[in-house]
Amino acid sequence: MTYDDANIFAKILRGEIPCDKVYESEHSLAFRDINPQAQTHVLVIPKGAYVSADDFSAQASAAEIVDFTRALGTVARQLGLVADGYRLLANHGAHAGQEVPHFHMHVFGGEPLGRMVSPPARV
Ligand code: DGP
Repeated sequence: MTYDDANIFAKILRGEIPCDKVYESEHSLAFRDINPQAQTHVLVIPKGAYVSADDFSAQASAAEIVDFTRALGTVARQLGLVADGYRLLANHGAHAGQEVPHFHMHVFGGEPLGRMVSPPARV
């Protein structure tokens, strides 16, 4: 998958569309999901042009990877999610239903989150 500069998170990063920002660092940005799936639902994204976790882990600099990893923990602490727990989730590609082709980690919390994933329907 090649990176598409027209994706919605690239537009957020360029300031072309607004977001409800919760945290920003040199290499990472965190903002609330427009369609929350839990009481707290935040997206943490690297500022660099990476489509997925495997792309990011292979291509990003050590500084970007450290910054992003620290951003995940900072956001969880900042939002008060640590004591009761939270979930991190990243989708990639068709089988995972990735909608936005810019690497992002979902951070869910604020309430019990149920099963980790729904099993696929089988006929
Ligand atoms: P995924 O399916 O993992 O690619 O998740 C994409 C998420 O992005 C989805 O939960 C909805 C969210 N989203 C899509 N468009 C926007 C937007 O314009 N603003 C914000 N804040 N979130 C968006």
